[in-house]
Amino acid sequence: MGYRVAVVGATGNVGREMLAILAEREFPMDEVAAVASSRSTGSEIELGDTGKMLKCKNIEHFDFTGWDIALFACGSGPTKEYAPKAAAAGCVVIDNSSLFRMDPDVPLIVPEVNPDAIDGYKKKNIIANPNCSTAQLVVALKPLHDAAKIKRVVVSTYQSVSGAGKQGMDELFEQSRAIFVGDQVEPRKFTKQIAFNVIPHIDVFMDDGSTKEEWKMVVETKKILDPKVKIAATCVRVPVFVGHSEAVSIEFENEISATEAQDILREAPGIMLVDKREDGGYVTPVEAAGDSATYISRVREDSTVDNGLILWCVSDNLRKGAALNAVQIAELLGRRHLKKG
Ligand code: 11C
Repeated sequence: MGYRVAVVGATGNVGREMLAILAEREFPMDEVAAVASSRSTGSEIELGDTGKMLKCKNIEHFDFTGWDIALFACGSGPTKEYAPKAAAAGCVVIDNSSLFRMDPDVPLIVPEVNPDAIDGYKKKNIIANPNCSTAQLVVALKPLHDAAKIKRVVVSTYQSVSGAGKQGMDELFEQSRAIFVGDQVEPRKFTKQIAFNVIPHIDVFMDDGSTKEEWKMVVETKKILDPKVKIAATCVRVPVFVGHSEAVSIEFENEISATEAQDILREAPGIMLVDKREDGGYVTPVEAAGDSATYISRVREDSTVDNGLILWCVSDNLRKGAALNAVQIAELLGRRHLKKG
C-alpha cells in the first residue's frame, strides 16, 4: 500500500521537478494529484518521463481530506491560504516556500543534516523545505561541523536564474538573444540586465543593507545546523540557467587539514567530492544540473585564519535545493511516521 500524494504548484519549475523525482525515486504512491491555480486547471502534465499524464486540478476546489502528503511549491501567497487547510484536513504539508521556515513549531529539514527534527512536525502538520542556497550549504557544512566544530562561515553565492522561476529563465534567454541581434534589453524580472552580467541582489533589501536571500541563508543555516555558527552571506545572481554555486570560507574551533576535510567529505551523505587540483578537476553548474548530489571541489586551507578552510560547492537548485529535498523529507516522514509503502 502506498501514499496519496498531491503536488501543489505542479506546473512550475519546482513542481514539475517534484513529479519527476517522485517517479524517479519510485516513491510508493497509490495516487498522485497535480494541483495548480485555476489558470492551469485541466491542462495535462507528465509524471516525470513515465508517460503517465496527470490532469491539473484547481487548488480552489481541491479537498485534501484522505491525502497523506502534499508537496507545496506554489509561493508564499497561495501557500498561506491553502497549506493550513491541507494540514487541518490531516494531510502533512511539505512546503517549499519561505512562509513557515522560521516558525518554531515547524521543522525545517535537510535529511542529511537534521533528520531527528522531523519528529516535531505534528504541532502544525507542516514541514518546511529550506531555501536552495541554504540546502546545499548545510549538506557541505554538516560533516565538517561534526569533525571540527564550525565557528564562522563566509559564503558568496553564484545563483542561477531558475531560482527566480520560469520568468527568470525566459529573461536570460531573451536578453541573450536580444544582445546578439542588437535589440534593446529591458529588465523585467531582474533589476538589471542579467545576460552577460552579474547582479548582487536577490530578493528584497532588509534594513541592515543585506538582502532577504542573504538573511535566509543566515537564519536557516542556524536553525538547521547549529544556532551558534556565525555566518555572513553575499548572494549574487549570475547568467546560468540551472545550478547554484557557492564559494565558502569556514573557520573551525579545532584543527582540520584540507586532506582530512576531503576524506570526510568523500564519505559524507549527499556529497560528491571532485577535487583534482588540475584543469577541469572541479565541478561547475553545467555538470551539476540534473543531478542529485551536492558537489564539493577546491578544498584548501585558508592561511589567513586559524583552522580555516575554503571550498567550492555546486548543486542543482531545483533538485537538492528544492524538489529532491522535499521528496527526501517525504521519504523520511514515511520511514519514521506514516509507515506505508
Ligand atoms: C533564488 N533562492 O535563487 C532563491 C529561490 O526562499 O525558496 C528560492 C527562494 C526561497 O532566487
